[in-house]
Order: sequence, then C-alpha cells, then structure tokens
Amino acid sequence: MLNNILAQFGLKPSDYQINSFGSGLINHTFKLSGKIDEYILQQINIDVFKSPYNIANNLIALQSYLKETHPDYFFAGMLPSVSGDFLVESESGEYYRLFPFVKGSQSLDFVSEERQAFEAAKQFGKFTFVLKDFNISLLAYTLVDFHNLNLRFEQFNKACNNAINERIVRASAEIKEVYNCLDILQTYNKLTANNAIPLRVIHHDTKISNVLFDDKQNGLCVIDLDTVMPGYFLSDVGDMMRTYLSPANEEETDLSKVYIRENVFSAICQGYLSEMRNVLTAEEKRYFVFSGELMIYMQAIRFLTDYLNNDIYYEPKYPDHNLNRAKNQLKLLNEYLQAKEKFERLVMEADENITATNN
Ligand code: GN1
Ligand code: MG
Repeated sequence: MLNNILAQFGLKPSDYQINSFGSGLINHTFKLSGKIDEYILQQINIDVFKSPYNIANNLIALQSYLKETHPDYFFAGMLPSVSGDFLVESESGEYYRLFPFVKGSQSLDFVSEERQAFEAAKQFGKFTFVLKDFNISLLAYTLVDFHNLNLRFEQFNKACNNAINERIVRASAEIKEVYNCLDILQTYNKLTANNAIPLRVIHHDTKISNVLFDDKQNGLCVIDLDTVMPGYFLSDVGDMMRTYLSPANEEETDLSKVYIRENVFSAICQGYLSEMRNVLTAEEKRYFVFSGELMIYMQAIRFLTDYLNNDIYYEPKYPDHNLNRAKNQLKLLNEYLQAKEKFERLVMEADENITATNN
C-alpha cells in the first residue's frame, strides 16, 4: 500500500527500504532508505488531527515567511508530491507527507548529557525567536485547546464521573493527588487571563527526539511540526522540563529512577534563554519555573484521564499502562515541586550569565 504513496511522491518503491522509525505515540513514521537519498514518510493520525490540511497550510506559511526573513534558518519543511500537493491521500483515506531525511543527522531518545539539553533548548528557543514577528493569526490551530489546562481538567472530571468502578478504585490515590494540586490550575488561569503573557509561535512537542543533531552533538533543527500553532512559551519550556530532567522517561515503572537532574535544568534555561532572553517579557520569565509544573501536571492528567476512559487515546502495551504513566508523571511532579526554590535561583543565574556574556 505504501508503494502507491511513494509513487505519488515521485519515488520508485523498489529503490527504497521502508522501516518504522521513531517512538511517537500518535503518528506512524517510516524511514525510506535508498542508495542515494533518504526520506521520512509520515502517516498523520486523523483521529487526532481532524484537519490534516491545517498542518500542511501552517507549514507552507511558515516556510515561505522564513525563506524571506531568515533564509539561513534550517526549516524541516515538507516535499511536494508529483501533483504539487504536500499531503497525499491513500485509497483508504489516510494522509501522508514526505520530508527529506537530513543527511548525517541523528536523533536522541533521551538526554544523557547536559549539553544535549542545552542544544535542544537552544533549537526550540531559536524556532520561536525567528518567528517572533510572524503574524500568528495566519496559523490554524491544528489541535484546538491542545495545552489548555482547563479543558484537560474538565475532561478529567468527566472521566472520573464516567469511569468504571474498578478503574476508579485502582486510580484513587492518583485522582486524589490531581485534586490536591489545584493551585497549578489557578495559577494557569491567572496567567492566561487578560493576556498576561503573549501568544507566540510554539512547537508544542519539545521532546528530545524532535531535535536533529549533527555528529558533533550540535543541534541542527527541530522536527515534527504538526502541533506548531499559537501558544504560550510555557508549553515548550515546560515539556522540556517534563521530558529531559529525569534520567528515566514516562514509561518507567520503577519510580525510584524518576528524579531531577539539576544540571539538566540549568542547561535548558541557558539554551532557551540564549535565544529568547530579550524576547520573553518579565512576566514570562517570572513563570519560567512554573512551566515545568504546568506541563508535568497536564501530562499526568492526560494519562490518568485516558486510563479512566479505558485507554482510548494513548495505546497501552499492557493493562495498567496509562495508570503507570500517570503515576510516573505524578512522581516527577513531586520531585519538581521540591526543587522549585533552587530552580528559581538557577533561572535567574542563567539569565544573568547570558546578560554578562552579551555585555
Ligand atoms: C504524544 O505522539 P507523540 O509521542 O509525539 C502527544 C503529546 C504527549 C506525548 C506523551 C498530539 O506525542 O502531547 O506529550 O504523546 N501528542 C499528541 O508521550 O497528543
Ligand atoms: Mg509529536
């Protein structure tokens, strides 16, 4: 079936080896390896992204803006099909798009050294930086309310009301913990009401595997641009905190392995602020540390909600998978909250160091 898709992109199927690629939970990704050229082919999950053309249109708008304003910026754009479209539809109604595979590039599955966190944070900072004057009203919301904590909380409440008793019982400690952290929701509401912080062009999925590195571990560019849309910087910085700080990721069930690496926290601050220091408002900087709380809490809620909904969103590999993922995120949240005071100092230090170097 993929043969037909390759042909529509002008590629001869027999010239390529097709292998599954990456570890994303939502889209299916394949690497096409040919003798001379390599590509990434991605099937968009249309249960999640209901209007795949929104994704394509956003990328086209950003690509042409950057070509004019920052021609040297490395934007991981899509390649057109033979008929000039950026999306190809299969006979069974699935949508595919094609990217060039960046030669010699590598992606990482987890952060083993602080330098990697610095480089990744720099790339995500740079992405929002080069697009700081882009007119965000030209961007469609590819997932409406994606990182809206109010909506996630409403969905959670609903799931608690509708869940089968067995799951409510098994998740009772975690449900209680979610309700114990309502101050995070209140801070989020205070911050996002009355435009206290601005909307920017935000990536919304800043895990380490969405950055390409060269062979010397320098960051090259960010990839996986489906969720690029207007949003708050909190999403990008917070999801880096969520996914880089602990040496074990959200799949880990031995919770003693879930803890915070302070040096990685500093690296995220330094990398992101090296690009965004003069762009972020004073109010945004005040909530730099809060971003991690927000995103870890939100992901805990999302996993727990899905568990209570009988796993309709995040495909489980075993029965309690989503409950375990939620436990993992709640452990991370507790570790994060304990380190908060120290983190406030580290953000200030990172900000001041960069100022000193710039002067
Ligand atoms: C999903 O598919 P993937 O792994 O890139 C999810 C993110 C979550 C992440 C948790 C569109 O991302 O928001 O943080 O799983 N993406 C969507 O692993 O829901
Ligand atoms: Mg993604």
